[in-house]
Amino acid sequence: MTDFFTSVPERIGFEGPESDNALAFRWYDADRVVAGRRMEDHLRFAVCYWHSFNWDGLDIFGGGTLDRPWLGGSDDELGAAKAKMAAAFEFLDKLGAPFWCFHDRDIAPEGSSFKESAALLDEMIDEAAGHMERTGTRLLWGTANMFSNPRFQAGAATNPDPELFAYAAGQVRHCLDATHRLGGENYVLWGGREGYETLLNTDMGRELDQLGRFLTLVVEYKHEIGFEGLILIEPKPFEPTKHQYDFDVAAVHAFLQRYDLVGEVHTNIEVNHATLSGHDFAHEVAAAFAAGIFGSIDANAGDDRLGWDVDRFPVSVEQMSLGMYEILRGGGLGSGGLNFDAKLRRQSIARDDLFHAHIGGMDTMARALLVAAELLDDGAIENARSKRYAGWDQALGQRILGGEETLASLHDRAMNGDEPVRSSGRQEALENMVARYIERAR
Ligand code: XUL
Ligand code: CO
Repeated sequence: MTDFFTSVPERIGFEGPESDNALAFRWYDADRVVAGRRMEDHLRFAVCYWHSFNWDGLDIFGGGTLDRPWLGGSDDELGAAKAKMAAAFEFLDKLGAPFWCFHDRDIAPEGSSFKESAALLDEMIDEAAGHMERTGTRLLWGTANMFSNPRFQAGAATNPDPELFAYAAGQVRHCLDATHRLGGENYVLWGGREGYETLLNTDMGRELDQLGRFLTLVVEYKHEIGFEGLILIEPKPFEPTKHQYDFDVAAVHAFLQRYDLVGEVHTNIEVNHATLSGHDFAHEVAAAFAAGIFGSIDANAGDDRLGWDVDRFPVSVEQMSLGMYEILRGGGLGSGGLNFDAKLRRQSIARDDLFHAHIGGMDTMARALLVAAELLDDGAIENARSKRYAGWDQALGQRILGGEETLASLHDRAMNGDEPVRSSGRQEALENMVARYIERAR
């Protein structure tokens, strides 16, 4: 046990909405049963290693601001990695989040060769196994960082050089083994630099074929080692490249269909990526369930006026309620979870700021869950939806869907029939109804 977060002496507790204790949960009550399941089992919160412990506040205009002593460029890189991990598990334990997520390069330093990097990762996986055992923390997912090192400047699987493809494949194999060893519940592939800057030097067809091949190799290997978790792609429209291939859920779905990977690969949907692609968070979740490729969530938020990936902690119950609603309606998170792929603002330099950020995020999501569960239980949205489509359950709708009508038969019907009767979409009334559920959720 370390004592890095000394200003937070013990486990964060639940005190209820009336509490003024800033270091307590007001909505997240792990054992409370909502819609037949404990809140902890519904929400499956995960802390992400990279933003919380492996980022010192650096931005493109200046160096780190945050107090992360293990990032100082020590002579003893492995010792620093172990100190970082001890602080991370102290944090996880005090926060009471059941899961964590990592990139291979977050937890282990990179060596001077592939072989050395692999050995360093193995050593840190042993270290993580010990911390997980001691604290009871579980692994939501692991992933390989194939975007920070300059070798990946032109991507990994979509690189014009097959040597890079081979290197990346080796890295994923090692990281998937490590994830499996730690009992990881999923494995994520975010297409770090799988995209392009200019068509002048890019053969898109080739690159997509390469990406399809890469994922197929990952899926084959997953089955070979008996990894039962989901393989997840994380859609993002741009940043770092101008055009990322995994643009949004719909683009990923088309890609998976083309390379015969539907059923094998699912999606990790990030809220800020959804908004960057011009969609609402709820839209991306609903699109994934409709296509049968929902997997997990990176819970964060963008900024209404900033068009880049600002990775804020979620604060809007309004935004999250509709996303949570689509998750519950689709059957819940399954083996997925809510990973806070979110970072502090650069001026949040006190050690307990990381607690405040996660407490706010967890309370926001827990409150959204209460709203979503009530909406679903009352059938408030579903009744309105099914009323709107009622015609499709009646004779004409059934005949059309059943293939019993033709363009000509429908032409006859239009010729001889009356003008169809319009009805209200009732958007404002529905929005007001959702607002009432948000006000009343307790
Ligand atoms: C980048 C991003 C990543 C992935 C994991 O925008 O979201 O942190 O979640 O590589
Ligand atoms: Co993410």
